[in-house]
Amino acid sequence: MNESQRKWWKEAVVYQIYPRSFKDSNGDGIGDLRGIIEKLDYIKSLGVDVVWLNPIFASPNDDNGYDISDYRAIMDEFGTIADFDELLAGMHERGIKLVLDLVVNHSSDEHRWFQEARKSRDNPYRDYYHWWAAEDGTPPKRWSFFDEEANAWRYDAPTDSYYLHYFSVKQPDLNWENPKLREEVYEIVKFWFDKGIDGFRMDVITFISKDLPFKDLPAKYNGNFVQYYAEGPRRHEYLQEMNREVLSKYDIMTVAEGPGTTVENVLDYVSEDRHELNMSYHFDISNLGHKDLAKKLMSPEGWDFLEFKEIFRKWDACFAEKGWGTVYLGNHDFPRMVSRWGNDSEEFREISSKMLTTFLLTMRGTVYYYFGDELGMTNIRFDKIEDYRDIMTINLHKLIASEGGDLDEFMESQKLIGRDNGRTPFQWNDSENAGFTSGAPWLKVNPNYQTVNVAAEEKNENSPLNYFRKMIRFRRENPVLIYGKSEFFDLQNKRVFAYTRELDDKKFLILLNFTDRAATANVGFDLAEARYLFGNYDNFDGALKPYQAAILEL
Ligand code: TEU
Ligand code: CA
Repeated sequence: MNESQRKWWKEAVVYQIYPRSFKDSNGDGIGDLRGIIEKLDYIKSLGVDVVWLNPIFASPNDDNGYDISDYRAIMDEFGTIADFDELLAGMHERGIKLVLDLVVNHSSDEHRWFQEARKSRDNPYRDYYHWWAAEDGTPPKRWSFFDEEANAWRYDAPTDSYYLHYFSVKQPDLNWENPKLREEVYEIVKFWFDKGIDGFRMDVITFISKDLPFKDLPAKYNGNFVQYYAEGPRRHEYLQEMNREVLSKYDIMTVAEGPGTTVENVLDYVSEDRHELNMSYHFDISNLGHKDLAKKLMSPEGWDFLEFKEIFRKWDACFAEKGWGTVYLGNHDFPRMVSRWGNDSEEFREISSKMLTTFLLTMRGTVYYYFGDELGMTNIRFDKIEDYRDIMTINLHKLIASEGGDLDEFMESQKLIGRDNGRTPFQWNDSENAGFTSGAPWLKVNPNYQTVNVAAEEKNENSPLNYFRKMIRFRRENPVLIYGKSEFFDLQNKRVFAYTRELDDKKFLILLNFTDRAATANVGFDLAEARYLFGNYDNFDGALKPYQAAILEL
């Protein structure tokens, strides 16, 4: 192992908390910072190294905090800056690092900058945003993710202009062409680093450079706006500047949310010699099995396991020499891991979620583990649109309705991939509302909380929760699982994911059965000689049981 390439953030397991849904301390139905403070010992008990919190800053919550109105203040519902300081100190006391979410592709329309900018065309803040003067005609089509009409231009009467918003109308895009705006962003980043946080996850950072002067979209991008948005001409210049001005001065970690990154271009963001960011996460896996990505419709055939394996193989290969990868199977934008990639039936929920945990913690790359997945929490699968709180689901529903599209199909797809599936309140115990709140929860609690909850799983040595803890310990004790090179086997096998990890004189074989039937893999090693080290069954007899995960030493 090359010591100079060792980094704390490469060895880390990052535990992502969606603060709105973790623990409510004051009965208003919304999770908050004091709730997280109450549960610090639980987080510590997991053995994770880093916590990433989704945005906690002042926000009118059009998109649950991804619309920020003051980057230096805490959201009213979440608490105060004093609560934040206590939370950070409590984490550091326990040896846990804290990463926050930097949302600077856009702000809230209620941010003072935008309030000023929209007043007049010569306002000093005008150039903090992107405008299109109405006398120049209708602006060329740009797609918005969360707009009811999918239109990223919104007319604003006071200055007879349109402003750009890739996301909701309440999330105007910031103008990075303006050096003053960039300076403001670096000052914000500095402010939080000087408070002592340990890094940033950067929201849609691939979109910050826009294609001025907004000509018509080149034909080759039709139907693929995400790719186009991620190829802005100045994106690397901006990231290098941010690195020079602020990131390089601290011992912190950075991870790009990287829609539009590919194995061909990702090293431009994360290769050490580029001096931009440490890591990025791609969307190839989460995009699997869609028949229409923009409308979030799933194809009836489901997702293809061979494609799934190929995506992990090729992303692993991409970082074999340079840069560093990330692995995740769910987050606040995606459904529950066990519902999407495992099997959440009563029979297989526990065993398959342990298999997926084994997978995440044996792949090469920093692990991003989404809160609740350690319990095997599942999709809630709402039947009624009224149950959803997510702006993406609500506005896509309106869009499809206005086009006369198939709403039943949309609702079925949302049961599989709707973002609220991963946002339901954390399940602490079997008391009312799963012990999340004494009030009315902001989003319904999954009815399976009576059996799927921390209290019950603490008592069961074989629960997914205790398995997660043991797996983290096992990984920490075996650096081969962190730094070892990977090799993949039997890639055409429709049931089993098989790979080795190798470092110095240690070699582990990992076998994962992704199906509910027995399976074998053709790996070319003498398995009778291999030593069974770890897994979700007591032993390994040469054939994999349903959803069996086995780690063997060769
Ligand atoms: O997500 C961006 C995002 O996931 C998508 O819009 C993505 O670009 C697309 O699906 C690619 O197929 C981030 C946050 O994670 C999300 O919660 C926010 O709603 C969004 O940005 C806006 O800030
Ligand atoms: Ca609260």
